[in-house]
Amino acid sequence: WKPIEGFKFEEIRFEEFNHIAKVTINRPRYRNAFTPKTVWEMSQAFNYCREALDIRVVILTGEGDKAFCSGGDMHVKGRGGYVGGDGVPRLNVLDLQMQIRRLPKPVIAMVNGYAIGGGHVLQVVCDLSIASDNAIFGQTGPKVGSFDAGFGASYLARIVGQKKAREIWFLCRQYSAIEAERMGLVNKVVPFEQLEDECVDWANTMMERSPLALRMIKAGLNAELDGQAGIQELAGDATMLYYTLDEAQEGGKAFLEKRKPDFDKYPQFP
Ligand code: 1HA
Repeated sequence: WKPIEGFKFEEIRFEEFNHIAKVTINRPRYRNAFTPKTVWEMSQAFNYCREALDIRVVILTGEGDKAFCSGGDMHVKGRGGYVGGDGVPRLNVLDLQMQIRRLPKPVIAMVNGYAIGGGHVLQVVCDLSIASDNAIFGQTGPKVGSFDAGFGASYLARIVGQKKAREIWFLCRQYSAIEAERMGLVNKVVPFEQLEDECVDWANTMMERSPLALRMIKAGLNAELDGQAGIQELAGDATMLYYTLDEAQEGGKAFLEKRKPDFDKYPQFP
């Protein structure tokens, strides 16, 4: 892995290897809990991943062998949100969840330990989750004065079912990697030493597939669940494809040449 140039991140690491970007929450002292700054840095990294044509897959993980992410940093939990250096309370991880969901490339959660609270929701919103055998999953909100009733609840329920989602949130128990796999919460469990190789292997396989096909499948899977916002995403991809056709080019050309467009010459399919 080599660092991606141009960023001065303090709470994450941002690296690249063979068209795979890796975003690592780098606060192992606090079980990789996130502050508004951690989230801001992750957000910038994901924005780069969206724009960078050479990045095909993103891996999200946490530093060390203890935690993927333990959610919001309780030391800075204030009234109205988590408080950053500017003294303003924020719940900016919600924007990051949207970014991960809307990224037109696969995101793999490489769950290397505790995925708890808002950290668990992050692994939920990733497209795929691969966990090490020491990983532990769970929500804590109702125990510590919080809840995520957005993707953290409704998308979780789509994955594990309503009964299980309610159990996870109402009881705030912890679940082993094997239990998580049985619930469909993770795609695969491997020994810790194999975790990164496994994720890279999955990423490499996806990079042998058609990027546009993966993009459309992700948008379609999102659209079914995301209502108008999901349709907007899928529709945007359809527009992008339409713009690659001569038929769409003709409309623009005709406007600039101040003539009537001739759409009849383009093929129609039944
Ligand atoms: O719910 C939301 C949101 C909802 C809507 C919109 C936005 C949201 C944004 C965030 C969140 C949340 O994330 S709420 C949930 C916040 N997180 C938690 O309740 C998890 C708290 N941590 C734990 O339960 C445990 O630490 C652990 C199960 C992850 C690990 O346990 P372990 O291995 O026994 O370690 P532990 O000794 O507890 O932790 C090691 C150190 O890391 C401790 O510091 P120390 O005593 O050495 O000074 C501990 O305080 C620190 N630490 C762990 N997690 C956090 C943390 N410090 C701050 N914040 C944490 N989340």
